[in-house]
Amino acid sequence: MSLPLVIDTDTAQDDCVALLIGLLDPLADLRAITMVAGNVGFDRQVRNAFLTLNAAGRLGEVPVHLGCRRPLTRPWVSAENVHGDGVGGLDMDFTGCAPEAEHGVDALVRLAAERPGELSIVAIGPLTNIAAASLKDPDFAGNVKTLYVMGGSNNGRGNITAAAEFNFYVDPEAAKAVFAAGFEIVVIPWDPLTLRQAVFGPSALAEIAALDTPLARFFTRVCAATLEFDRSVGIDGTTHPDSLTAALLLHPELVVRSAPYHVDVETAGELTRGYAAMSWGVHGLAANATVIEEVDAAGFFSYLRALLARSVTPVRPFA
Ligand SMILES: [Ca+2]
Repeated sequence: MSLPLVIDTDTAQDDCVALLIGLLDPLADLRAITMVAGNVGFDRQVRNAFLTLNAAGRLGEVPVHLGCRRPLTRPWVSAENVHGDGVGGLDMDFTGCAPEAEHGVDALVRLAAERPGELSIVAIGPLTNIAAASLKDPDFAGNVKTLYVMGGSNNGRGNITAAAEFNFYVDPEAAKAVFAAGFEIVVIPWDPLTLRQAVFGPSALAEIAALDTPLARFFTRVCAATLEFDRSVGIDGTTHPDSLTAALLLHPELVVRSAPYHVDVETAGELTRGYAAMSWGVHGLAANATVIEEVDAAGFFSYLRALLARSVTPVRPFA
């Protein structure tokens, strides 16, 4: 049976790979893509989502809703220095690629309310839309089956600052609100999980390139700018926190170890804006999330390689 889900995304690089999972895994019933301000310019992200729908051979089949164009209270912070345009310069004819009229937050509220307890959300950008949806509809958190969140570090390094991971840094107020809103939350952190278990090094990337399918070529292209950045900061490969998040929702058998944590997010710190305080159960705080601590990294890579090996023709030629 397929699993109804929405992917809430700031589409660039690994967000594209996560969307491919939502669009192509037979277990996924992707009901909508909702866009949130994050990685790169908002309209650029929307184009990246349509480029990904095209790569998956599903252009026009899944609605794209525009969500919040900026964080709840702060100016937008870009990661264009990391991702470039987020798709390695790919282009296509965008004729007819129009987002839905319905706002992303309204779509999230509606889709969750239509099937209470059935819809899962994969949130792989700043949590602005999710926070706004839970403010708008007090039943939203209860209507969502499980919220998978890529964000924060589990007592480890940040990536945009020493303390903070990008998604929580960009909208810490939203992240804080989401962890207090009563969702069933599963967290996929940056460090140590992503850095240890979701980096594809040179040999893995060569294996993917050797597939030489349109999907593998798309993957290599969208990951190129990030790979260059990663190498400049000492990570010898591409990082895949977002696609890992989507994969774990659909394939929980890839989880090796997880534990209940109390997660809260720093909004007032001078040096620690967006820091995720992940308390592992000895500080007297009630758990509000499950944090993934270890995954089957080889299994995740095999899964993604098999997905990219599939013969899928883009709807329109890429330029
Ligand atoms: Ca993302």
